[in-house]
Amino acid sequence: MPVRINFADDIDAAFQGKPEASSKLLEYAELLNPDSIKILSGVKSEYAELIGELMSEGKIIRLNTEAYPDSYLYRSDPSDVARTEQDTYICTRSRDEAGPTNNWMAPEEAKQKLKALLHNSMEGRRLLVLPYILGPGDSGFSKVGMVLTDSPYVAANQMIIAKVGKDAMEKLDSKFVLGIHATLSLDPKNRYIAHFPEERLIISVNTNYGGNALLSKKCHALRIASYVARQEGVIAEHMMAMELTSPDGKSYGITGAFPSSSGKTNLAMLMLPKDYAGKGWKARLVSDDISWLNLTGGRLNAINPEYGFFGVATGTNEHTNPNAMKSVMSNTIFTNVALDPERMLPWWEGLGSVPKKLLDWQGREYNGDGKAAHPNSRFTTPIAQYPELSEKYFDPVGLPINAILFGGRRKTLVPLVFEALSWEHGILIGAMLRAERTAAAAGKIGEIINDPMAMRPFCGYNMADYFDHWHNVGNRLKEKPRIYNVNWFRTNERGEFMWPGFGENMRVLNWITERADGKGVATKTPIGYLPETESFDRGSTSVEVLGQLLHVDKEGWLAELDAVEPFFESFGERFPKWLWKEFHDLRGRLEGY
Ligand code: GTP
Ligand code: SPV
Ligand code: MN
Repeated sequence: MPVRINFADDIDAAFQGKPEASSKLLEYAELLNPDSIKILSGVKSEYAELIGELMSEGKIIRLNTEAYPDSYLYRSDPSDVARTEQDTYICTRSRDEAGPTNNWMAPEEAKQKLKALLHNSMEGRRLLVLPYILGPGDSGFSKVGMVLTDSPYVAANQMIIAKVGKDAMEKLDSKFVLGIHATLSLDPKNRYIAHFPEERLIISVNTNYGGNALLSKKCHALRIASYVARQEGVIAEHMMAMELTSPDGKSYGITGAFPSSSGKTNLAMLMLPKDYAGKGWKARLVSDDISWLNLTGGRLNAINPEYGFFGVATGTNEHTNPNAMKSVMSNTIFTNVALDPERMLPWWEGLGSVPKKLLDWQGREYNGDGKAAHPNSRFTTPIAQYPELSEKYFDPVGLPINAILFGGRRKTLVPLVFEALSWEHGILIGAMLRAERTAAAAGKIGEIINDPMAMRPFCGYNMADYFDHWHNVGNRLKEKPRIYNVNWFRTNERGEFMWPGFGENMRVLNWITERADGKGVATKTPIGYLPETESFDRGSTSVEVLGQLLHVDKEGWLAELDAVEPFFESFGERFPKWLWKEFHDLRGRLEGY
């Protein structure tokens, strides 16, 4: 079999001194049986070639080169537009290790099933190999991985969101994470996104969409990374991270864990209100989706594993997020947005007035029915294009964290902001997080689901152990960040948002920085410390509305505890005793309120 012998020679030559990487690649190349293999070195011309191929096959469309230079539109298969949690598996040896929030399959069974699907699946196709680094190149907290894919779309996206190429290849030690992605026929019935954290392996088949297929992102940087983080005594979180600098030059690190499509990217890109910008505040981005937190110096510090954004297009505009708009105007791949075919401009709901002629995300003429862009339409953009990137993004230790925010979309009950009474109570707040389901994952939109720490779809092990791990991390910190619950999404009886959100969220962050300085005024309530309406910077929000946003609804919270309790019980004996105690203490405080 001459072809395979050539592969072996080429692979050995390419991976000199990297026996683990070359033997894994050879093993899977033999299984997949492609016609050729291309190992990407990360140079720009390779990206251009991938794009060229996609264009010549009609799989992507070049956008207006003056308005959006080097930017493209890709339309994914209509059955493949969001993460599919029902197809996502954690394959640990024991089912308990995966826990009740994950689908589980025994590793041997999963491999047998997947290998049957992968067998000869790349016959007549080319296998693309992308070694990548996650995190700053010179950081001890960075990790390496290698993706094998037959999809030029996946490869092009990977080249934007991870640091692909030669530098990564040199770091492929025995601990690298291997990701195999095969597009196959996109058959939803045979779609699997399987993780083998014990052997640092990911296999994804029958999908070509975002978080299902861009394996460096949720699969590696969260599911595998969270598992590895526990072993290493650190945490890998579904968190944005930003640096606020006060007029007197003091820096505050803020991270926020919000479920998918619930405001991480927008908060990380926060545009300061005029009164704050005028005073000399600065807001800079470290991370828009994922933060890895280390314990250097007795504090939590956040690094961003990623090199690009895979952000929600819907709702983004000059007003809500001017910095995002600046970033996506070039070198961007748009997925499932609508198209103005006359001017070749991308369009999505929220961008502005509807162009006269418009093709929807599936390329059909849009007649005003339903949405023109898919609600989960996205942009893939290099982070280097972001105009307000924090220097801490490049720091090998990362951004020191003063405050951790948890929050999701809640129309009712949950106040605009409140502060945990302690680290343990803060973990309870995170563990109790429930939020409306969004378009980022397949399922019923709007339904309220448990999403502890915004990690339910992304934790690579039993979340009962995860809560314990957070507790242990706290015990090792000399300076613990304060923990907050935020909710930008309360609505009134007309269904309108009560809080203006976006840049105006700075008013909430301002209170949080005051609290970090030991200055901010707060009232102690059973659920935590709330700002006082009189001293809180409410901007244009009326005192009356602010009062509603900062109200503690005793009966509502007791009902919330009833709704959360069965979820906690689903972890059985493994659920930490100290966390049950926090839960019962909270109930006790509410009952006496
Ligand atoms: P993923 O990338 O899926 O993890 O989402 P995300 O958490 O980064 O959410 P993102 O910032 O992309 O926001 C998702 C949607 O919520 C967009 O349509 C935003 O316009 C909207 N949004 C974000 N922040 C706010 C806010 O403060 N208020 C309101 N009303 N909407 C917001
Ligand atoms: C999310 O769903 O949280 C996303 C999009 O950020 S994806 O990368 O598809 O997971
Ligand atoms: Mn995002």
